[in-house]
Amino acid sequence: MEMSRSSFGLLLLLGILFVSSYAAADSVYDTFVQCLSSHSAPSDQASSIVYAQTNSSFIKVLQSYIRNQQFNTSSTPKPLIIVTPSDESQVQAAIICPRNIGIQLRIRSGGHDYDGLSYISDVPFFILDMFNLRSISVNINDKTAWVLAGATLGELSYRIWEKSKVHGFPVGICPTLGVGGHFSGAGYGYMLRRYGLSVYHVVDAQIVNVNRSILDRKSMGEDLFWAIRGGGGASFGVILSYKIKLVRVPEIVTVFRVEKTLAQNATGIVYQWQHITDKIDNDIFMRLLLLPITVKSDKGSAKAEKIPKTIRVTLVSLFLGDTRPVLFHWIESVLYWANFDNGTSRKSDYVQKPISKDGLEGLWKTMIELGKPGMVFNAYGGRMRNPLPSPRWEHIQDPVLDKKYLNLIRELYSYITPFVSNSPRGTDSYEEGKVYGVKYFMNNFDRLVKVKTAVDPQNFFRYEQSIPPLPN
Ligand SMILES: Cc1cc2nc3c(=O)[nH]c(=O)nc-3n(C[C@H](O)[C@H](O)[C@H](O)COP(=O)(O)OP(=O)(O)OC[C@H]3O[C@@H](n4cnc5c(N)ncnc54)[C@H](O)[C@@H]3O)c2cc1C
Ligand SMILES: *[C@@H]1O[C@H](CO)[C@@H](O)[C@H](O)[C@H]1NC(C)=O
Ligand SMILES: *[C@@H]1O[C@H](CO)[C@@H](O)[C@H](O)[C@H]1NC(C)=O
Ligand SMILES: *[C@@H]1O[C@H](CO)[C@@H](O)[C@H](O)[C@H]1NC(C)=O
Ligand SMILES: *[C@@H]1O[C@H](CO)[C@@H](O)[C@H](O)[C@H]1NC(C)=O
Ligand SMILES: CC(=O)N[C@H]1CO[C@H](CO)[C@@H](O)[C@@H]1O
Repeated sequence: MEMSRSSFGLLLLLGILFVSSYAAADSVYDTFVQCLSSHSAPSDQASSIVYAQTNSSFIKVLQSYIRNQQFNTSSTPKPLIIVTPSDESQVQAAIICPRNIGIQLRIRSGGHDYDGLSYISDVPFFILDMFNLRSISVNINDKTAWVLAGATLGELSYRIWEKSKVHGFPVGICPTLGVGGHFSGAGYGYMLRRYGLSVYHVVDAQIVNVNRSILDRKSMGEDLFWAIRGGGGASFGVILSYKIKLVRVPEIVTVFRVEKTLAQNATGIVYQWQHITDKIDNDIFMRLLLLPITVKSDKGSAKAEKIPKTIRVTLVSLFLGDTRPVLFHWIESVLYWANFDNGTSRKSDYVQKPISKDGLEGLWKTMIELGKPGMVFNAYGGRMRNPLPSPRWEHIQDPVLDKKYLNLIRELYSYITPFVSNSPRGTDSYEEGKVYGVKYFMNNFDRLVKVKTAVDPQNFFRYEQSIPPLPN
């Protein structure tokens, strides 16, 4: 029997609170700066890139890339120091120095990690913040670009557009996402159906490994190169840059948007969308945003108005071509999408079969009851029918996943589960790391563990969701 093979990534917006704190440690700052000076730049430079908690701009620097507003609070655990390298040698030195002090490293590029794990931990840690390493060099002759990890996706699209109006790169929807985290996590966006994931077009990379060596694709080998195109970067080293191959985009594209509530047959729209979305032209991307909303009534009390009564479905679509209704220059559509991506924290899941009308109605009921979390449906199909190897994504169409939409409802309920109890806490043992890793990477977990064991057997590059090395 031929099943519909569409998959919808569902991102549930979840609310999270996280409270903890540590004591400041000035001696960590001194030791770190000394170490950094002795390993690379002259001492004046070392102190200019290390922020202690007592520096007046510490909080500003910390919060500049806390992209999840729920974690942008004074009670969020803070790093002991923030190191902001502006060249490769400072990155190399920065990964030597914490070993003398016994604090862990967290690497941050765009700061969009769903769980804030690039800037939060409950162990003593420092942030290696990549925002000074954000240059982009586009070579329009061979249609490639080297992009440093700290660049944002918006900057990347813009720099390409400056050089060519008909080239772009398939990236995520939110322009403030960082290249470091986005590409190492594979990257999907509004050109997914036409061009697949970002990493399908990544042709080289530079990474600082545990021994401070700077490796490129050739010297790191294909296994590590595979791992950092979907397996996350922070388990393996510090990614300095990616080299990408540009793709063609039309100079003019078409966008449109429709909004319906349940009373306006939103259920019909979602139901029908599910059935056509993987069959339409690969140049069309359609995303559904579902949100429980209140309904304005003329005489209802202010209190009653605060209770969500219905679901609002917004269909946002991009066509890589020119069909009159709403035309945009390519680069403007990048900004257009940004309005539809006000993320807090999320969870994602895949649905392989369309959800029935009853299923949808059950979902609405739960969403209205919970009141807050919204959902985003992204259509796959197209180029994603034949996925290329990537740690996180080649299993999208695995039969193993061919079950459940009711899981969505369970996922929605997990919204009320506190962060600390459902998030993996530390990967100090292989078994702990495996719990998270298998859930996320499935049958690619073992290969990632092999890569990890080869490149970082002592588990220096670890964080709360990292790939563990095999125990020795
Ligand atoms: C509002 C919002 C919208 C999103 N939209 C999309 C989307 O449309 N498509 C999509 O595919 N994803 C999307 N995501 C997910 C996003 O791609 C990932 O969260 C990604 O990891 C963010 O990268 P970052 O550099 O901004 O985050 P960061 O928080 O800086 O990093 C994320 C992870 O990568 C590690 N890391 C970062 N930089 C490096 C580096 N240089 N070397 C090694 N490790 C590094 C961090 O340590 C952390 O573990 C979205 C997330 C949010 C919050
Ligand atoms: C975090 O909050 C501060 C003020 O509280 C604000 O200045 C900063 O821009 C916020 N961070 C982000 C990334 O929005
Ligand atoms: C609701 O939408 C579906 C799909 O477009 C359509 O088949 C159905 O007739 C609509 N129902 C009403 C009452 O308009
Ligand atoms: C997202 O935020 C922007 C700016 O704050 C706002 O204009 C837009 O309407 C919001 N979009 C949604 C879908 O809530
Ligand atoms: C790092 O250096 C050590 C000691 O020289 C060596 O044994 C190890 O193989 C190196 N690791 C990597 C990943 O290069
Ligand atoms: C990066 C930075 O501004 N560091 C400063 C932190 O505070 C010390 C002590 O005042 C300065 O020496 C550093 O330059």
